[in-house]
Amino acid sequence: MRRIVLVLALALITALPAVTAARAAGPVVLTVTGEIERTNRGPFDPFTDSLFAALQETFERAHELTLDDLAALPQETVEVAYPNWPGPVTVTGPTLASVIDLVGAKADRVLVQAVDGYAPAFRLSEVRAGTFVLATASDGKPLPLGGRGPLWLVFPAGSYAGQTAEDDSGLAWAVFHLKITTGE
Ligand SMILES: Nc1nc2c(c(=O)[nH]1)N[C@H]1C(S)=C(S)[C@@H](COP(=O)(O)O)O[C@H]1N2
Ligand SMILES: [Mo]
Repeated sequence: MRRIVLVLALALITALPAVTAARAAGPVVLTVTGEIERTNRGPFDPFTDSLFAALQETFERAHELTLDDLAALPQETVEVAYPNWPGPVTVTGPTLASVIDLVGAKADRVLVQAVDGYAPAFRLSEVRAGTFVLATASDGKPLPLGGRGPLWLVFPAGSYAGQTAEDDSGLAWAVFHLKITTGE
């Protein structure tokens, strides 16, 4: 009996790290920096954070998320069409607002930065009032790197003051970084 208990205890101890590691599996796809309340990593490192370094973005603390972390948030599916697109697209992912609320924004603007440095900014009041999806999939397919992935910011026309029906310029693809900032 004692031996069985010992074997069971050993099996549990060896299985536990695998179970706890499972949720964090996969690479970080999104890092949130700037004026935020909840962080889960320390300062910018010029060697390991090489894309941040190339884009001259640094930070003291940040909140990093894997695709699993993003999938754990409530998912929104929205069909969006712009006149210059081949057709309507149905995307799925957490809302930008839900990611911002997860980390706790302490300022009123969000910069949405892509791997090529493209970085449109939006007012949080407009992000919260509208449907801004941080899409992880399009028409049921996960978004690839080399395409619009890992994350594509998608929102319908008229989502912010002054956006025309044709203007899809703020729909950043290949997004990897959100920065919460103050001011214009
Ligand atoms: N990462 C990234 N996203 C981007 C851009 C860009 O240069 N880089 N261009 C924007 C602009 S100006 C437009 S008009 C739309 C449409 O470009 P597309 O046809 O390449 O989607 O994508 C937007 N998203
Ligand atoms: Mo554009």
